[in-house]
Amino acid sequence: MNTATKLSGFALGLAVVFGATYGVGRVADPVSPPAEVPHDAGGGHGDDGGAGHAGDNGAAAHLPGGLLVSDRGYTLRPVDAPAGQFAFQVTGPDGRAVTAYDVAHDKRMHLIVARRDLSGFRHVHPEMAPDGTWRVDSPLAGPGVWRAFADFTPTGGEALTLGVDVTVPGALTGRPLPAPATSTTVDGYTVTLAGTPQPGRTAELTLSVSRGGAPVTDLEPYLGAYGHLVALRQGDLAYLHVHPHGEPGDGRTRPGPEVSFSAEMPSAGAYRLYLDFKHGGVVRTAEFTVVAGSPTAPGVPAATGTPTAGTPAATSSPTADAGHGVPGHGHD
Ligand SMILES: [Cu+2]
Repeated sequence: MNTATKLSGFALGLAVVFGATYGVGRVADPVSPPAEVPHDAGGGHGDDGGAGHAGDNGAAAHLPGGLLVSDRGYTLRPVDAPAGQFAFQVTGPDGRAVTAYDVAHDKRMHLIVARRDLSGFRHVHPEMAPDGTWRVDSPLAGPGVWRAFADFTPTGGEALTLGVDVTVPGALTGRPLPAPATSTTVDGYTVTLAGTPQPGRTAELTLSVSRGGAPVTDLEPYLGAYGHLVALRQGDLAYLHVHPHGEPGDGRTRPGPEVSFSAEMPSAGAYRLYLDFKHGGVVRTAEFTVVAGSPTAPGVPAATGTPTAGTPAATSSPTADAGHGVPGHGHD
């Protein structure tokens, strides 16, 4: 693939992700993707989901990603795998495993997992066998009910994020959602968040990375950007994948300390944000709880500190982040 093709593919990927995730492309974005996809392409799958399919045309079009295990004829299916591995297929409208995917953000498949209590976030990149089976060292780090999100673009189709629950047996230790905070630490790095996410409209979120009190100004490109931000909604783990403004090498985007995003939350409530950034050859994840809209929305944990001027923002969460934001966990 030559550079021009790759770049245009990347740009298209961005547009599709935004359009599909937020629906904003439909309203204001001149490069919004085609709104219609060939829903009739999967005419043969009525035997197991006729009623559900009716909703694909309307409801699914404006849903956040990750809520559906099957959408627009594509279905996420975990398959048996040896201990220590996680494997799955995506079946297409013809019922067979999809083997043709477009590259988006350097990869054909992005697999994101988090426990239902929003702990244990991981973002990994499986390898596909010729039969369409994707395999990866299992990112499911311990017992619990996990949500696995497959974020991909089937060749010839729209970008999709499908989600499926996977249970890892063992003693469950549920964790309350950490309180909202505007600063967190991971592996010696401090990441601060400026901006307030809003339900139903776009807000600017700026994340700043420092280490030892010094701004980090040499972030490294990771998957074609200086940062990747995933937001998961508390309660149903609706999935939002947000890409930053600008990209490495565009002549205006600096490699830190700030990475800024435009994000629109689909509803009021609490979200967990996960920022993947790369420095020193290692990808790390900084996590925040944020609240869009009313801070008294159901399920929103009380803030532990009010980050007023002159007061250092509450660092990290009161409940230990053990097993959460694990340093250096395997992105590749
Ligand atoms: Cu990825």
